Amino acid sequence: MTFDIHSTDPNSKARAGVIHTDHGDIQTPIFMPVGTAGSVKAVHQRELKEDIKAQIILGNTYHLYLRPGLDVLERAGGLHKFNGWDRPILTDSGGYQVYSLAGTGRKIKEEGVTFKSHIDGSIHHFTPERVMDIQRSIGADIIMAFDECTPYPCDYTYARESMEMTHRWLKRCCDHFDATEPKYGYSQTLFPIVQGSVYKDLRVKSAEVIASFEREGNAIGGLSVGEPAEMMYETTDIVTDILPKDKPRYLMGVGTPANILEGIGLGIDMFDCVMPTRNARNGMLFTTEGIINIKNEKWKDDYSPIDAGLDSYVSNSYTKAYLRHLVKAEEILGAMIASVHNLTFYLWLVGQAREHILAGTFRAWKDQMVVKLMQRL
Ligand code: PRF
Repeated sequence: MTFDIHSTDPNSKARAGVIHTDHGDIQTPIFMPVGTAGSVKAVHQRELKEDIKAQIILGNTYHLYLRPGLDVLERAGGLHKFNGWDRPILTDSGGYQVYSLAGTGRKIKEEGVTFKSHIDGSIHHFTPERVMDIQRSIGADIIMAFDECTPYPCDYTYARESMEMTHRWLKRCCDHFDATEPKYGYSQTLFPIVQGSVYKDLRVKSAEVIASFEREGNAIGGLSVGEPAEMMYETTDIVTDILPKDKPRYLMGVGTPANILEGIGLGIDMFDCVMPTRNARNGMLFTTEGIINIKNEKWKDDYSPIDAGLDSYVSNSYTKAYLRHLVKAEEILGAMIASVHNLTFYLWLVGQAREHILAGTFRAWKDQMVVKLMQRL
């Protein structure tokens, strides 16, 4: 994997670049649709490519390991062959899923994490080494280090000890990753993850340690877990001042359209979030004019396109009134159209951000967009 920066914004830390992988190029800044179990919920791979123009999607180690399991994925020839997606894939390590399993008897120790399957209650054990092997078998282009994502709020001592363990786990991840080979003939790369909760000194320390590993890209975890948005921005700002400028930076699990634009301004290149797909299934649409609850009575007789400001297949084909009807009637097609729309909007948004960075006009554009995009219509 290599990364070229084409332009930097004069009035923020934003950059426009290209990540080159064996499955093709990724124009940054980029949003990565979440395909937890090998599918972006309610969205065809063909729609991901042709309507949404997704350049890379995410998979989850935890989910794919439990189901369909590594034997199936290996016999298929890896996740790309299995799900028919021939562009880049990034897999998250399970560090976040394990965090989400809090209260279900999971145990985090120096050696690794023991947890119960959400599917059948069976007991499993993840170690940094095992998680590298699993992601090698899934065949992701970009694989993530095994980390602990701390909750918010989190006391200082816990945050420090957890961060230090994440750093020791990173050493084990790197040693094991570097001692093993890709399984399917194309290269894979490992991104480490900065932790440290919302404590400035811990984030500085973590960013320095993570940078010292000199991997091909770096991620920021432990944010967007319930802290105020301002705290997330301040923490991101501290970390991007330290992480190397010439490598992609990935802010994990973020976020709203406004969060993404602010993140880009702070020097982030990659984002992922379940919000566009999860909220779509509840009838929440992101549009170029603001946020819509399509279930609202207000849209009952609105025969205008889903988003008149977005030139896309689903928006041009269906009206708000029709989509409202589908979502209210809990028709599967409602979830499908809303999901394709929201993802098309997210990819359009990062594409616009990229154009404005290249034109040197990102800052002023971003400042007016964040206000507009969070309006509720
Ligand atoms: N770690 C990992 N995945 C993540 C996170 C993290 O901290 C987050 C935090 N928002 C989302 N996804 N491994």
